[in-house]
Amino acid sequence: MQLTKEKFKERFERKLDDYFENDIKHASNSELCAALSAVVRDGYAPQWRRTRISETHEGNKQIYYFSIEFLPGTLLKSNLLNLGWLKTVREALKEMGLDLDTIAAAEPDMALGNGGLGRLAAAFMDSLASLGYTGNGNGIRYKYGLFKQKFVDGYQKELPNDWLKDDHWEVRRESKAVPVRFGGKVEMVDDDGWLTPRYEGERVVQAVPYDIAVVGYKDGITNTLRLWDAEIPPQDELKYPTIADRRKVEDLTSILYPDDSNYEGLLLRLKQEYFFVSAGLQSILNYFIKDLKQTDFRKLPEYVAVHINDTHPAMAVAELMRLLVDEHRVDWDTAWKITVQTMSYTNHTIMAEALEKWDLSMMQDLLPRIVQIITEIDRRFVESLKGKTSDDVIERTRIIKNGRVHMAHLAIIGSHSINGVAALHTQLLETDVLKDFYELYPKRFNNKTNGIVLRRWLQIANPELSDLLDQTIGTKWRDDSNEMLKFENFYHDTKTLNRLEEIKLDNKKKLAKFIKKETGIEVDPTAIFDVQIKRLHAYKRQTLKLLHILKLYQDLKNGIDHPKRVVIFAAKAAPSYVFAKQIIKVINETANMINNDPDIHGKLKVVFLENYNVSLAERIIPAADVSEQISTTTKEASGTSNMKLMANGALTVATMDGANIEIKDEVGEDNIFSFGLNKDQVYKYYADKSYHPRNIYENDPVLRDTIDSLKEVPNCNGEPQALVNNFLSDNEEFLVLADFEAYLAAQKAVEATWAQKRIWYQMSLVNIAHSERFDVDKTIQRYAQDIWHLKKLHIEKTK
Ligand code: 26V
Repeated sequence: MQLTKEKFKERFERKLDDYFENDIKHASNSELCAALSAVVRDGYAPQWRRTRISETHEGNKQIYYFSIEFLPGTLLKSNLLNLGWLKTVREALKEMGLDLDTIAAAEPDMALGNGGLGRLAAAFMDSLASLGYTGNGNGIRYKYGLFKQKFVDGYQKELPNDWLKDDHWEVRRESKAVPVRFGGKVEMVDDDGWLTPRYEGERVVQAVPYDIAVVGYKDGITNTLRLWDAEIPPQDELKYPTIADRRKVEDLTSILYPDDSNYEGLLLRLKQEYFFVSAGLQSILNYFIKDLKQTDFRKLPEYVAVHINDTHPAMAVAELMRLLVDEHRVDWDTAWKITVQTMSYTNHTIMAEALEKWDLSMMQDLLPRIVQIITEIDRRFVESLKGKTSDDVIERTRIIKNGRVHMAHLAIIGSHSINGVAALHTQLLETDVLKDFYELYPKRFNNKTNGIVLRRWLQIANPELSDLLDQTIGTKWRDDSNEMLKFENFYHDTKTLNRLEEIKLDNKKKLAKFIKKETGIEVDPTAIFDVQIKRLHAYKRQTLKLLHILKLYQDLKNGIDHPKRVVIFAAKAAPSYVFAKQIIKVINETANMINNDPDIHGKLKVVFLENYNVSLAERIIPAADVSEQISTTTKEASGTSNMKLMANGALTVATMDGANIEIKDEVGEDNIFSFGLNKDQVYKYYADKSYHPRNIYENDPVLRDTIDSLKEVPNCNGEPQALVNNFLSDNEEFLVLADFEAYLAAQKAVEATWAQKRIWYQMSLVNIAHSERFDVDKTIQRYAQDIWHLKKLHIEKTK
C-alpha cells in the first residue's frame, strides 16, 4: 500500500489519540512505539488476509518450519522496511519533531532463542515471505525470552526478560486451539478391526496459537509465525483446582532453556518439545482436512513439508505417525511413506554434548503412545537392515539403545533430507559424525550453507553504507543482492574508498558514544574496532582473543608500539556453564586493568558490552573493523555473525572453519586474514592424542609470558588460574595454545594492513560486494528447490 507522509501523520496521531488519549508532544517513547506499531499492523493486515485466502485457494505446497527457537529481534523497522515505508515514515516523523530510532528503541527484543540457530529460523521466515513462498514458523510462545545479562563485579548475572509486556505484534487465535495429551496409561484395543489406543489418567492441555505476521519484502507475501501457549482446557477447569496445578500448565511455556552448551535431559524440556510438535502437526492436519478439504493422506506431501530444525522437534516423526495411524486410520506402511516424504532435518552442530538422547523411562511416563510408536519405528528399522549391513552398524544407528532414545537417529530415519549448514560441516557429518547414516542413505544428505537477512544488516543497521551503494551501483541491489558484486568496480575509486572510511568512522563514533553511555569507558573512534560477538563457548575461543589482548598489553608496557585498538566483546554464557562464566569474569577484570592503566596512554581498550542481542548487534556490526571468527577448526558448524560483519565491511580474522572457508573462497585469500590448524591437523591431534600444550608453553617464551601474565589479572577469585589450568591440560579440546602463534601472526598482518588505509578499504569493499553470496534468500531458494519443492504463491498485490 502506498503511504504518503501526510496520510501517515494523520493515522499515527489518530492511533495515539485512540490508544492513549495523548498527542505527540506528551506521549512517551513506548506510547509512540505502540501507536506506530498499530499503524504498521493496519498496513499489513489486508496482505496477511489475502495471503491466507490465496494459500487455501491455490493449495500451493507450504513449508512448516518447526523450531524450538525463533529470534526475530525487533520487528518495527523491519516491518517498515518490508512494507516499503521506512523512508517515508522516518521523514514524516522528523517533520513532526520525532526520531524513528529513538521510538524504535522502545520495542523489546523478541529473544526467543539462544543464538545462531534461533536467529537463522527468524531469517528463514523473513526470506520465505520475501520470496513469495508460503512458509509458516511453528514454535513456542515463551513468556520469558533469553535472560537479560548484567555484570556485577565482573560476573554475569541473569535476569528475566519479560518481553511480552510491551509486545505489539501477536494475535491470539483461540479458534485454532488444539488439545495436547500427556501422561496416563495407554492400552491398544480392537475397534472394528483397527487397533486403537485407549487412554486412561492422562492430562490434557490446551495449545493456543499466537500468530505473528511475517511481512515479506516489497512484493513478498505475509506469512505467519505461529507460537503456541499452554492453557487449561476450558472443559477441564475442575481438574486444575489449585494455583499449583495451574502453574504447572503455565510453566510449560514459561521459559526458554538458556543452555546451548550442554544437552540436559529435563522433563520440562521434553514436555515443551512434544507440546509444540503435537500442536503444530494437528494444526497442519486440520488445515489439510478442513481448509483444503482433502481426504487422501497420501497427498499430504504434495501440500505440506515439515522441517525439523535441529533435533528438538524430532518427535514430529513419531507424532505424525500417531496422528495418521491412530486418529486417521492410515495403515502403518502408508503412513511411514507419507511421514518420510513430509519430513526433512537440519543438523546444526557436530558437538557430541549437544546430541539429545531422552531417557526411555521418562519418555514412557510422559508420552506412552509416542514411545510405543518410536519402538515400532526402531524395530522395523533394525529389521529392514538385518542381513544388509553389519550388526555393528545396526547397533550404532538404531534409535533406542541402552534405555535411551536417540533423537538425531529418529530425525534421520524419518526424513527424506538431512543437511548441514556449511560445506565443511556437511562434509564432517558425512565422513565422521553421521558416517553410518551417510552410507545407508547417501542421497538424503546435502549441504545448505546458512545465510543472513542482508536487508536488515545493511538497510536497517547501516543506512549510510546503503546510501553509498545506491550512489555507486544504483538502487537495484536493494531488491537483488547479485547487484552488489558491481561494487567491486569501485575498487580503485578513491572517492568511494574515502567515503567508505568516513562512513565507518561515523558508525564508530556512534558506537563510541553508546559505549561511553553504557560503560563509562572512553574509546577513540579512530582506533581499530576489533569485534568478537557470539555466545560464550570454549570452542569459539574468546580465550584466544584474551591471550592476544594480554600480549598487546605487555608489549605496550614494554614500549613496543601497536596501532590503537579497541577490543569489543558481547556474549552471553549459559547460566550453568561455569567455565564460560569464568572467562567473562577474567575478560571483565582484564578490561578494568587495561582501561585504567595510564602507562599505555589509551592505546588499548577492552569493552565487554552487556546483554548481547539482535539490537546490540545492529549497533556493533556497522562499526566493526575486524571480525573475529576464531573457533577451533571443525567446531563451528557455520557461524552467521561472520557474514553480517563481512557485509558491513569488517575484515575477517578466521580459522578455516564453518562458513569462514566459503567467505575466503568468495573474497580470495588476499582479502581475509586466515590462520591456524586445518581440519586434518585438528583431527590428527585428536586421533593420536599428540596435543601437549605444556610443551608448547615451555618452548614458546612469548606464550609463556602471556599465560603467566594472565595469573596476574587482579580482583578475581581463582578464575585466571582455572583458565591457565585448562589451557595447559592435555585434554584441552579446543587447542587454544596450538593456534596462538599463528593467531599473533594474523594480527600482525592486520596491523600492517591498517597502516595502509587505502588497501584496508579496498579489502573492505571486496568483502561488502561479495557478501551477496550469503544472502539468506539464496539459501532459501536452495531449500525450496532441493528439499521442500515449493512454488511461489501468486497473490493480488495491495494497491
Ligand atoms: C553448541 C554446542 C557447542 C559446545 C558444546 C555443546 C553444544 C551444544 C549446542 C550447541 C549449539 C546447538 C545448535 C546451534 O545453535 N548451532 C549453531 O547453528 C548456527 C545456525 O546454523 C550455526 O551458524 C552455528 O555455527 C551453530 O553453532
